[in-house]
Formats: sequence, C-alpha cells, structure tokens
Amino acid sequence: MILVGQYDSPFVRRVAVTMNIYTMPFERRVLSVFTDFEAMLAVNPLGKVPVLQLEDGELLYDSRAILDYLDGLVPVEKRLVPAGEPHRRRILRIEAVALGLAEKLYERGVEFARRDQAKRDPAMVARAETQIASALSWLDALRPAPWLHGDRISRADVTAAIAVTYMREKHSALAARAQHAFVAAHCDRCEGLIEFARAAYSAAEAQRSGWRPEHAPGL
Ligand SMILES: N[C@@H](CCC(=O)N[C@@H](CS)C(=O)NCC(=O)O)C(=O)O
Repeated sequence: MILVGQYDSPFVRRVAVTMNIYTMPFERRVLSVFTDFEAMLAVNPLGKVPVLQLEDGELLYDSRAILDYLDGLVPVEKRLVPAGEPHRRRILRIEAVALGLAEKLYERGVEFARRDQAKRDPAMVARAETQIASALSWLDALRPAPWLHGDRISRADVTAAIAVTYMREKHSALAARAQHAFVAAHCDRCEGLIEFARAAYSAAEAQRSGWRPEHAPGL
C-alpha cells in the first residue's frame, strides 16, 4: 500500500502510526496539498491528504475511511477501536474531540501561514483558539493514565497525541499558553513509542509545502 501525504499532517500521521501498530508495511508518496496540488487532485477529487493507495490501485481518502478499512484487515482484538460497548462509543467520542482539535489547529494555521496579515479575520482566529482550548481542557480532564480510555492504546490516544505534537510544532505560542499537563505527558508517552517514532513529525516536510512559522519576519 502507498500512503500519500506529508508527516507534518496530523491526519496523515495517524494513518501511518496505525499502520505501524498493525505492522502493515507501506510505502509513502510525499506530496504536498499546496506545492503538489495538481498531483493531489489526480489522486483525490478534493486534493486533500491522506490518501491510501491499495495494492490493486484503488484510492481511499479521509483518515476516518482509511482507518475504518485498515481495522477490517486485523483481528478484532488487535483493533484500535474495540468492538464492544460502551468502550467503542467512548473511544469514538474522544477521537472525535481529538480529530476536531487537529482540524481547528489546521484552520488556525491556514490563517497565519497562508493569509496576509491584513486579510486575517481576528474573530475567526479567536473562535478557533477558544475551540482549541476547550478541546484541550476536555481531553486533559480525562487524566490519561496511561491511556485516555481503557487499558490499552486506542485510536483516541493516537489521534490526541498527534494533534498535541502538531500544536507544539506549528502553534508553539498557543502550546505555551495552553493548560494541558496530563495531555502533554500523554503526548510524550505516545511519541516515545517506536510506532510513532517511525512516522515522526517532519519539519522538513512542513517547510517543503511552504509552511511559515507564525512569528516569521514579515508576517
Ligand atoms: N477530515 C480529514 C481532514 C484532512 C485534512 O484536512 N487534511 C489537510 C492537510 S493536514 C488537507 O488536505 N488540506 C488541504 C485542503 O483542505 O485543501 C481527514 O481526517 O482525513
């Protein structure tokens, strides 16, 4: 299988880390949604990542659909989302908040890295920052010890840890202000696992797609 996308994307990384946990070999095609837009449109009608190309060439997109497919390839007891309730719905709820956190961080990043200062909408930035802070404190209140729910790593853990790394890497000022000690320790714990390290956040790939830090001169 071929995973399309860069390792500065939390959505791409959560697919890669899951494949590592499931010990599924894959190749990667490093395409940027910005600098390789035409090539991206050829593999996903929305030009978005992640895309997973299956052995027969079929293309899957959106990390949720990809992870759902991958779960079907492993025995039930190995899946990162358990089959039985109430654990299943609880993990999916935590995952929804963690994924939403990544989406709001992405939205905020677009304002700072891709839009001229004069065209930025402070009200939209403030709204996204409120949602980010709210999601972080909700996750923090779960006090992961060591996992966000249950006695083994789940898709909620993978997604939350990767979202926090993404915040640290691309929204460092926001990360410094955030109150999220439990979630921060959880992130360190997860990123210390070999399955995460093999799909580590890539600052070089971020730069390749034209990412500019928030406080870069001229912004
Ligand atoms: N809900 C999607 C979100 C994917 C997403 O937003 N990816 C970003 C990159 S981090 C992207 O492709 N952005 C390009 C765009 O929205 O045009 C998923 O889980 O796969």
